[in-house]
Amino acid sequence: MEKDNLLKLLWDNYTQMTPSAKHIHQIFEEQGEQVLNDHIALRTFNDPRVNIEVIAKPFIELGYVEKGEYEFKEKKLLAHHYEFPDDENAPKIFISELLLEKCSEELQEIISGVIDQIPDHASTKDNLLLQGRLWDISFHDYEILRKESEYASWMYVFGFCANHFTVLVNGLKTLKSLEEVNDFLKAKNFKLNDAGGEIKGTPSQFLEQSSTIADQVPVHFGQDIKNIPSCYYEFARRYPLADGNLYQGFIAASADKIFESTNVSLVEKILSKNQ
Ligand code: OOG
Ligand code: NI
Repeated sequence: MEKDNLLKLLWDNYTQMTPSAKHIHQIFEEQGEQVLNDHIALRTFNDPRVNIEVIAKPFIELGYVEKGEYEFKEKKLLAHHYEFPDDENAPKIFISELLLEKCSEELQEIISGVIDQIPDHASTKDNLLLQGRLWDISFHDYEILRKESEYASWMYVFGFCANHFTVLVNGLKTLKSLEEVNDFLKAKNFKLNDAGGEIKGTPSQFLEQSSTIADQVPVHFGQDIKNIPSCYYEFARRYPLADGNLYQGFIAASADKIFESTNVSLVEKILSKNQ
């Protein structure tokens, strides 16, 4: 598959679950803005059948190379980011995985039951990262997972997909700073993730980021339907290093707060505050 094809399919899946991202993208384009995608992010588990290497494979085959590694001790996550050397406008890929051996037996049992249900062809022939959820879910297990790990419960419900795309603020023509982007979005009633402040990171770290809170989508648990935060949109402003090139990495402390964009309690808090 061509790189642009894969990214287009990921975008189509993502915007189906994230109408606000599609809406914001459309507003920017209507204003004549240039919307460049800085990066996309994918989540998974470190089970060898679906781990970072498995998810990264289609990107590696397209010519992406592994760059940074990031650790999130509290969340029990590891992440790698990948860059495409031949095209500086190609989005970076950020892939994280939950370190299952650091989690409870109960969580490990639920997740191995989930991974057992993935048909073989989904990870070999087809692109796993386009498959969404490939297992049955129950609200009972969802709640058990959520008590221990928001990340695990999110993966349990949504499976394999891009959980966000990212507008490169540097590419915008009229909105110059991340503050301006945030003010613009808030004036249009989009809700931002305020964990650790609306803007994560500083110019001296060469990266500032903000994000919407995830859109809630109806999820079927048997007969029951619950609204669960799905995916979100991110905005990143990068600063030049001494050599004049924009910093291309990520900042673990900021990423830690960006992950919260799908946190059920945070999303509920922000939605209730704004009503
Ligand atoms: C990834 C969060 C981290 C960033 O840009 O720092 C991130 C996620 O929510 O899966 O995307
Ligand atoms: Ni991101």
